[in-house]
Amino acid sequence: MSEEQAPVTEVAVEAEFEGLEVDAPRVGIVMGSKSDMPAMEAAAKELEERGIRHEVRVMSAHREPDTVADYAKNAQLRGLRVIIAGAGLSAALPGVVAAHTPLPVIGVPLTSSKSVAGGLDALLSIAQMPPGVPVACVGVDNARNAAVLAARILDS
Ligand code: RP5
Repeated sequence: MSEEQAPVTEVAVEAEFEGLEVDAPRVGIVMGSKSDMPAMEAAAKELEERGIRHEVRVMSAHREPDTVADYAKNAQLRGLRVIIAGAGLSAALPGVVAAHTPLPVIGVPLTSSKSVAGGLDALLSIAQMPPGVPVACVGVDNARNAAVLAARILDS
């Protein structure tokens, strides 16, 4: 069937997948600051060892809100299946990402130089999402567990 004869819906779907690379990353790892990189590298390492394609980006929900919204809105269309989001302090990043995508989001509460109560600030910010907008939450600074959970989601 030529493109002219194809139903509108089929053409639309083909157009949507046209730019999708076969080796597109399946997991997006995002974090609120470059200072989060040492802790979040554990997630990338775990995915690397499991042969799971991923990408790593730094973007702050508070400092670059439009960048975060654009990333989350485009994530599914780009082929991502899970997003891991790490942040410290008033850790809005996982929740803001979840607000803009239907993909599962795994939050990693991080400690930083200004953390209070050993990262409890970030832990509560990530876990205490309002009903209807879930974010999975792993332990403080436990980015590796986020990657293991992402792998389980991809396998299910
Ligand atoms: C959060 O603020 C980041 O995720 C980071 O954990 C914390 C401190 O950021 P920097 O001041 O080091 O950039 O948004």
